[in-house]
Amino acid sequence: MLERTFAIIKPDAVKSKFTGQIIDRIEKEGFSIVGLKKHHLSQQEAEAFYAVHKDRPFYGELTQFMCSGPVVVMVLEKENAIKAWRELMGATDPEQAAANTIRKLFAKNKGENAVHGSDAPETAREEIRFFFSDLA
Ligand code: FUP
Repeated sequence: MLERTFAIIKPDAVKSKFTGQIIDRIEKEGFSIVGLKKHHLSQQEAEAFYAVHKDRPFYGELTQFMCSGPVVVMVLEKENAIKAWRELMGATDPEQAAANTIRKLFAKNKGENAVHGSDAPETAREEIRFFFSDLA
């Protein structure tokens, strides 16, 4: 089933100039980029986007990190895009991530981990709507 998911290239990877390499890999893996923009999140936007994690101990650190610099937000399309993009990202902690995944190649640590991807169809819809009201 042709499906859409939502992706972020996070501030650590943008700062390290990995944007081009990550986008190149996304296209080589067969995703179509349906939407793309660079955006600097406000603290308020980061808190709203990660509201699901608001009771976790890392919430403050996570939201501060996410607005520490610009990010690149994207809508990606492919067969089973949600699962395919999460597989390509690799595990949350780059030390646990499989070889050749984006997090293995580009992430610094569990917090500054290069990329984000939606985890389910409903969250993909919500996250796409958050940044791309025209594509929702
Ligand atoms: P993932 O779906 O792999 O992005 O991971 P989670 O939804 O569990 O976590 C979302 C983000 O919270 C991670 F990308 C980074 C941050 N996080 C931490 O900073 N520390 C943790 O122990 C777990 C997650």
